[in-house]
Amino acid sequence: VILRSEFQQAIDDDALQLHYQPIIDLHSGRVVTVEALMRWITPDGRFISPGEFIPLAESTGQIIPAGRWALRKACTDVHEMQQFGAIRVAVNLSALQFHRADFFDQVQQILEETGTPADLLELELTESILMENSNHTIEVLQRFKEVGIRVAIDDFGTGFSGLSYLKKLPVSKLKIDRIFVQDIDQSASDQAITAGVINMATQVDMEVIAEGVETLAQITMLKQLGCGYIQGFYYAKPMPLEELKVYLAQHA
Ligand code: G
Ligand code: G
Ligand code: MN
Ligand code: NA
Repeated sequence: VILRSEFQQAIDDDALQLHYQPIIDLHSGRVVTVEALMRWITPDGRFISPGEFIPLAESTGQIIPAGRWALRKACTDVHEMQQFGAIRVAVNLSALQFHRADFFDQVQQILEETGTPADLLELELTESILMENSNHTIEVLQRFKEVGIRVAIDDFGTGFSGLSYLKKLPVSKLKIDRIFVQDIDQSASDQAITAGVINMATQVDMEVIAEGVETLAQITMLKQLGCGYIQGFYYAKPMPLEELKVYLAQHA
């Protein structure tokens, strides 16, 4: 069992880490963005999965300081990636962070403090956050768009939101959840769903990223369906900054 106090210690000791997973432009074969993914190794060497500690941090409110730490760290690290091209960094957000009244200002402040251009930062929001579809949500998304911060809908397809609501949202990217990608080379229904999502997204000028791509057969099918961007173990796993720099030197 992980304890609230253990996680707090990790935040206070700067013991959390960010790993980065490349997202590849299928057209050029180059890395355009890297997704920042939080990692926690306890002082006694246990690796705790974010699938475990993120929900804990959400339930205790500790996702607020942890999320702020992640944003600042990603905005710091992204500078070291620029020697390999205009690589952007994507940071995952929890609902709790996004709904804070001061969240927009907090992001602006972090960009300023770290000297990061707004267009190097992307924010990933789950479909369920966006589905609430309140005026507040649309307003905040609009403000991010105006300053040049791209927003992606993460885990798309798992939230039953339907495609028509996409039109209303000022977001620029959509990440197709890996449950639709897993069997895409075999399953006619997954192909049809994915084709529908890609067509719709293209009509409203959104980029589409397929997540969890592990095989060449999946890539071939996704290319055929018009998917623009790919993320998954086939290309690269999430990795520490130093390893990412070696990868970028070869692939950016
Ligand atoms: O990297 P991995 O597949 O283990 O991540 C598991 C889950 O944890 C994913 O849903 C991912 O979005 C989430 N996650 C990873 N890092 C962060 C983070 O910094 N903030 C939030 N809110 N979620 C994260
Ligand atoms: O929810 P979110 O999309 O942020 O989660 C990203 C998670 O997906 C990361 O924890 C990452 O480790 C995982 N992931 C990335 N690529 C693959 C893949 O190709 N296969 C599988 N099974 N998981 C992946
Ligand atoms: Mn994500
Ligand atoms: Na996802």
